[in-house]
Amino acid sequence: MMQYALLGDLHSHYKNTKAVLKHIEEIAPNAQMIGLGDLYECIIGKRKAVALTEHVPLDQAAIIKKKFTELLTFPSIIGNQEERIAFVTGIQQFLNYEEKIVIENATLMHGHQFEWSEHFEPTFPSYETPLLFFGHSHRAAIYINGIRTKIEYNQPMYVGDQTYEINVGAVVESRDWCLYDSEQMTVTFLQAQKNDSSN
Ligand SMILES: [Mn+2]
Repeated sequence: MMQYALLGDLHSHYKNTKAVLKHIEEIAPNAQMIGLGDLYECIIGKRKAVALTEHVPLDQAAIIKKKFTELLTFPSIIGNQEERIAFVTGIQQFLNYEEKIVIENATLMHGHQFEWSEHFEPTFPSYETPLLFFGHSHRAAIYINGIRTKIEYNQPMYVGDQTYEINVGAVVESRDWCLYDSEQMTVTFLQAQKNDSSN
């Protein structure tokens, strides 16, 4: 059985990341974890970043705490936060992530590579697998025939060999993650509870 625990948009949030990792350990201890980008939070905004005339030290550019980075034991794709941190600091290490990862029947990308409407709805790029998992807008959802459809948590959803785009939601705001079982071909949206005491 091959399971993948997909989590994105951590934005350097230690407490929520720890809660999600604990939840993954409880629900799917053997799952392969993969990050969907925006692991870190860049504290320099887009406009300010392009106006900079010289590089900024890392501690002024991003929230990077040792105890948080120690949680990042899994591979990830790149998000816009990592790209901006690299851009403003000149530290190339933040570009050391793939732009996409392809796993069984599924492509993983961060949504900054898509076009977004003014209502923050994506236009998906072409991809070669039935499923596309992504993050970026912090809204867990499944797109069926391109239409954003509300999801239910904790309900394994059979995806078969259908084409769906799946937004796994955000760790930083709602402690979301997604369990993808490539043998059963199911996707389950999950959420670590807010009221546990891990910190
Ligand atoms: Mn993002």
